[in-house]
Amino acid sequence: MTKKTMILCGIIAMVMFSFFTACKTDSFDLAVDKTAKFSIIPEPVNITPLTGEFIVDNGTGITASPELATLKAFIKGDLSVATGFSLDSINGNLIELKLNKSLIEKIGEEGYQLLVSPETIVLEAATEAGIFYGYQTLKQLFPKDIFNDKTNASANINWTVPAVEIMDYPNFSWRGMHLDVARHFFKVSDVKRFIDMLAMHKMNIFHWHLTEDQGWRIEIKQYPLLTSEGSIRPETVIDHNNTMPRKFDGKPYGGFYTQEDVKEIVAYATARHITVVPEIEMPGHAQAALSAYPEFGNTGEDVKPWTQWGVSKNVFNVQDETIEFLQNILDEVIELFPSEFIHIGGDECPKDQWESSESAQARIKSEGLDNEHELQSWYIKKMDTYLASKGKRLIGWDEILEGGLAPGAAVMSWRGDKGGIAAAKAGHDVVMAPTHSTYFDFYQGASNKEPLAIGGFTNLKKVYAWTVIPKKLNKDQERFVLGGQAQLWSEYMKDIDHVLYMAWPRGSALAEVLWSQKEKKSYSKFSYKLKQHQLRMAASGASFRYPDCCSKTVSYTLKANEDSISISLPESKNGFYQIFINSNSGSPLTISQAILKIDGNIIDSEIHEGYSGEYDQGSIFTLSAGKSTAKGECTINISATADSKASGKILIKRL
Ligand code: TNX
Repeated sequence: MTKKTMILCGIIAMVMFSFFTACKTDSFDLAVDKTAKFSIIPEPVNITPLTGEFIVDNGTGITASPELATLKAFIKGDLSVATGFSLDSINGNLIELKLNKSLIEKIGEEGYQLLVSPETIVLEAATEAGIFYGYQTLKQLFPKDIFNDKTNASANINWTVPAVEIMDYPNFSWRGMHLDVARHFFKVSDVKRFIDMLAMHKMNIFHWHLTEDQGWRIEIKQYPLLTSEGSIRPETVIDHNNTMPRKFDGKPYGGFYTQEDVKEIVAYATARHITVVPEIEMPGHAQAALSAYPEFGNTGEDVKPWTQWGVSKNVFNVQDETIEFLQNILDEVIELFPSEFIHIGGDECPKDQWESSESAQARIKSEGLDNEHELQSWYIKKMDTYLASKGKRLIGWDEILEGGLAPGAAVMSWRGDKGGIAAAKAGHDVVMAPTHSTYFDFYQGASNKEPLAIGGFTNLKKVYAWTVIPKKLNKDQERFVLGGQAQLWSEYMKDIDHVLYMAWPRGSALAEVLWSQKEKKSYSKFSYKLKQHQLRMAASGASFRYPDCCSKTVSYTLKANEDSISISLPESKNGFYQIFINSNSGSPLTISQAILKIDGNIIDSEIHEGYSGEYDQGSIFTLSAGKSTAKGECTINISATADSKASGKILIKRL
């Protein structure tokens, strides 16, 4: 055999091997795999089905180790919402929550063991966190209606839990999701809805992106102008930022969280074993802060919070007063957030203003630095030392590697895997957040069938296929990878329903990537389980994206004097409908409600203000035919008005 043939055979063998291993890891067969029917997401380490079922009724009670009193009250409250049972009984069948510290060796800090038998449910873990995650699994074993948050909404359900034994623990310790509340602001109750979904998926990090060029969203008592001035931009670009000439809506846009709001959200997350990592951007993405305090900028120019998307050239200057200003801000942030890590941004800091600033050049000289990149590194090192002196650790986007990384800093690798690889090789902790698999602001389907997004393409399958640890790391370096997270940059997401639509079920795939063991991953099994999981999400009232399979697009025309669009669906089917209304020619639409009717009877309706025109806001409606057994003609009526004739498309997805 020639050398060339040997290489060729080698390559063929490798391709065949990866083909077969890929097939092997995804060989899901419902007839063989008796665990799929439970549809637990993320997939646990081990599930053993048993016979029989546990019945939850008026006679059921919950007991707990004394240390678990708070969590017991939480679980009791949570289970009683949909079931209507008080769960106070002490002599009926019991759900037992047991803290067992010795389990730490076997299942670690976040693991749990769950045994459901017809007589009892026993949930054991070494920590409260473990019990919390075990409870998330237990909840998924209930009928889907357990996720209904309307009190006693599901009175006629048989609340049974199948007998099963589950042992489980996570693969990664950082299982996160980020939310940009600066490009668009989401009120406290909306942020809580976002957190609920993380909890359901055993995620433990909420990365809260609080400041940007376009808005400063956290109250800082020492600097009130940050919110009174910096939280309000005069107007916002409409359509895609790249569409020229840019057009603006002419409407001021604002919102911020008071420190009381922040405390409320941190407490809400903490009760769900989620750490809130706050992000305060520096030295770039600073225009909103500089609109309030221009003295900390480089030009002295009077700027407003930015009205378009992208990266502003207005960055903080490098003077002592500015460093002190930012450290004073961090002081208040540290007080509010128990998180070990504080995120200081560090990304996309254009160096133009430093290049032409005398004081920046003087700083480069006096500190013996080579260039502006080293100046950025000097900045980050200052913050790293400061945070360390306060018992905190700095984390920043991978640009903080430029010009040398501060000693204790951790890196969030977003520009692919490179930053993560470099940081881990240098012995720094890393969170993987690469655009290719974790940017949930990217399109998840064909762009002409999806709401306007920033660009890119990251569908469910791509998220699922993501391997968190870059292949270029060896075993020693691998341990610096704490885990990963998804990013929800909100330039094109104006309300929380849209955020949730972008986040789920891609987040469900991510949860499995981060929690489940690699050898347990199977996309076909995940897809199967998702059918049941979607019903849970729908029961909870959350928005999410239904799969592509059942979508139907209809065109409509609305005349100026009409106020309703009626669509007949091809067949009457129970299920959930998600509707996107878009007006792409003529006048914009103002939408007030969507109603689902079967044979003229109202089955479900959603009422909220929506708008569709040059941009869309609140134009997604979710309707459920729920348990209705009605058969007959199925129609969706949309109440909308337009100043003159409007036409566009309505995309309907059905589960
Ligand atoms: C890059 S990732 C950004 C954000 C944008 C995002 C849009 C990073 C650290 N910066 O400011 O919103 O792209 O995808």
